[in-house]
Amino acid sequence: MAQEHPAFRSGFVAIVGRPNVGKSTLLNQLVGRKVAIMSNRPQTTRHQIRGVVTTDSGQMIFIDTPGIHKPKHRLGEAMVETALAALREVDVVLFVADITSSQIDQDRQILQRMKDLTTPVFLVLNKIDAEEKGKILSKIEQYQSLYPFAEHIPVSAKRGTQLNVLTEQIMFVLPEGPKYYPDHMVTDHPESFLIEEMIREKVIHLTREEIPHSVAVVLEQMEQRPRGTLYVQAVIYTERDSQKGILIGKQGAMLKKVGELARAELERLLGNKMYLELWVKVKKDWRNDDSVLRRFGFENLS
Ligand SMILES: Nc1nc2c(ncn2[C@@H]2O[C@H](COP(=O)(O)OP(=O)(O)OP(=O)(O)O)[C@@H](O)[C@H]2O)c(=O)[nH]1
Ligand SMILES: [Mg+2]
Repeated sequence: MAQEHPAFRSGFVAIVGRPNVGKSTLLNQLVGRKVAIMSNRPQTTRHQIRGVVTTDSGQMIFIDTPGIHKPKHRLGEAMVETALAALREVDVVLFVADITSSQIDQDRQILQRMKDLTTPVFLVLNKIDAEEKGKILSKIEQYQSLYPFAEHIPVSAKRGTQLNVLTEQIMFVLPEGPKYYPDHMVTDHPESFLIEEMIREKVIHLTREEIPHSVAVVLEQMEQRPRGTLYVQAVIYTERDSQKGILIGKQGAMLKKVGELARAELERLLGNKMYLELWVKVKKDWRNDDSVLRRFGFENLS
């Protein structure tokens, strides 16, 4: 008699929560490669970012989302809408919270918006590496009083702690389904997207105050040149002349640093030599300009 194989399970898993709780760090750890940029500033992620994990028994397609916050401009509104839209398209929701944060009230407000969901929601309490062990249990209890979570898993996305438990629990609730993506595919975003995001990450790391938030990166040209060099030209848009000055820096020092850091990491990730040419341009108040936002790829504008 032929041996019965367990069914192949597959499905979509949204990663949602407040800004800066570690959603993109979690995605990257799960996938085992950097597909989403990360920073210690809130509102880093602006789009849905997919990462695929395939095992012998199933496939999980994770969707990282922008942090849910009170928007102050049209870009923020589009980001929040992008995050909420992911909730409606998935089989499981991971609600990520920062166990070290005392702002549980903001989580309460987000969970309130999720109260009509019929999809199972897992509580993923992140950053346990930075919290006293004795406090973890009471935090879990606090959160459980806010929402009927299907599971709760304390993790450290940064260190990779407990992520195997998390994926086991996810696989358990996923339906039988097809292999949506081929075995070794970790994301379906084009290289151009990764390049734009990586440049933006370096700007976020090297600048302060409003600049990280006021920057958008648009790839203008990309071509494979002889001897294996990838030639890339990109524009960093910002909102004011003063910001443009800071981004270029004294004798171009800041722009050079952004370019060096982005190129080094991209060359490692893409396994390709790269020639990166960066320009800075001003687009006044672009975060409130619907036509510019659409051009920059933000579709969720109500
Ligand atoms: N100590 C600790 N820090 C973490 C952990 N996970 C993420 N972080 C840090 O938290 C900060 C935010 O991480 P991100 O992954 O960018 O957070 P995010 O939720 O994607 O943020 P947005 O995209 O702005 O919504 C970074 O400084 C991370 O290094 C963790 O497990 N432990
Ligand atoms: Mg993020």
